Amino acid sequence: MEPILERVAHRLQRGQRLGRAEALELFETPDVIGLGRLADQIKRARWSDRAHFVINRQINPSNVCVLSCRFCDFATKRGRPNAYEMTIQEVLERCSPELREVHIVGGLHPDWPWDYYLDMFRAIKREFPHIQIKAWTAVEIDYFSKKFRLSVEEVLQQLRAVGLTALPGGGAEVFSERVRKALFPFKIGAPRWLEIHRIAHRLGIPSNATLLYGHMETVEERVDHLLKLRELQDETNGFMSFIPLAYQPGKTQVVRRQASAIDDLKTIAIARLVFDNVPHIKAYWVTMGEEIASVALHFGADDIDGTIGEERIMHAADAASPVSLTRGRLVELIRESGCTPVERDAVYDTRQVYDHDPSTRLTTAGREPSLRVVPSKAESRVEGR
Ligand code: V47
Repeated sequence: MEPILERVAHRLQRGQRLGRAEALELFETPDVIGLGRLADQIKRARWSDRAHFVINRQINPSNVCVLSCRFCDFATKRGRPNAYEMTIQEVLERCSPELREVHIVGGLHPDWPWDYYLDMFRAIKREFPHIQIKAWTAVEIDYFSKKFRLSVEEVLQQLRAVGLTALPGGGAEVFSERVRKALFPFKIGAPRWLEIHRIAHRLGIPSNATLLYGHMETVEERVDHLLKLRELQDETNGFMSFIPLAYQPGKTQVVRRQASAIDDLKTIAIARLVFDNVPHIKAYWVTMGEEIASVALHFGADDIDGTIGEERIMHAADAASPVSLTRGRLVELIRESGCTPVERDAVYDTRQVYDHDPSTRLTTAGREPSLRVVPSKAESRVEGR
């Protein structure tokens, strides 16, 4: 075993957490398989062979944005051919009864009134009371607070009163002032992003956290990002999941090509090893692709997000993955990786455990695996929520 892997294994065995220097050294290790095995051991100690997914839908009500960040292919200005704005009815048309979660984020719209945001949630909850709403990044919460002259607490409390369940992890990008100045100078930086999540957690609203990597950030900046999140989590314990997002270069010319599969897997594994206090590490199939996401389930990840329905942000940047996956495909991907598929909701309550069914291991393309469903113990408890 490589000396750094041995040292890290010893630290973890003694219940000690990883420091900055060790995390940096792990990024340099050529023993990717050894690193993955270590992360997999930690994942299995916590989650056994379970891999989580959710029946969800991403809705991006508009791509019109007051900002023009250099790295972003999604945002545009009103009047441009690709600009769109959804009515509340159009948002509703994207919801359906089988969904557990809607994930709603968009551009910072120049003139939608506060009531539009509240009415959107009211309408979703009226038509689909069981769907949990995970919506608006810290960047949007900050924008609403300034635009509508409300404190961050008031923004969050008003949204919660009409149905907000959790905040997604977007908008964190990478916590580096150097990168912020170069790629998103007018977007909030690390202190404000962390403050907004701290406030949400204090109010009892859980959230996720992301890292955008594979552009111009250094490995030191990646590790510092993880450590800042771990520090906040020590204080609040409000983060459910960490999601590394591999940058899709699109037409921005920030970088010529996306991070390698090896880099994706190392980032997942190191996140699992650094985050002794964040329960879930998500391998986001949209940015990694289905195959690497399923391998990542052996590198420390215990979640692959969900069906998604209509992914727009990464696909505006020419992501090669599909825009949506079926429940059957997610179950198949997880099973083929040798894990047990566990369907969850937005806050990681278990909804269904899909038992092992060896006959589905070698499914041929296009054939739906049989979905023999074992209701979990938690089922009766969560169904009524
Ligand atoms: O904040 C933008 C990133 C984020 C690109 O919380 C890009 O469960 C790659 O946060 N290539 C939004 N990334 C997506 C997001 C997310 C996704 C899935 C699950 C969750 C969750 C959150 O996407 C943005 C930005 O960091 N992004 N453009 C791009 N070209």
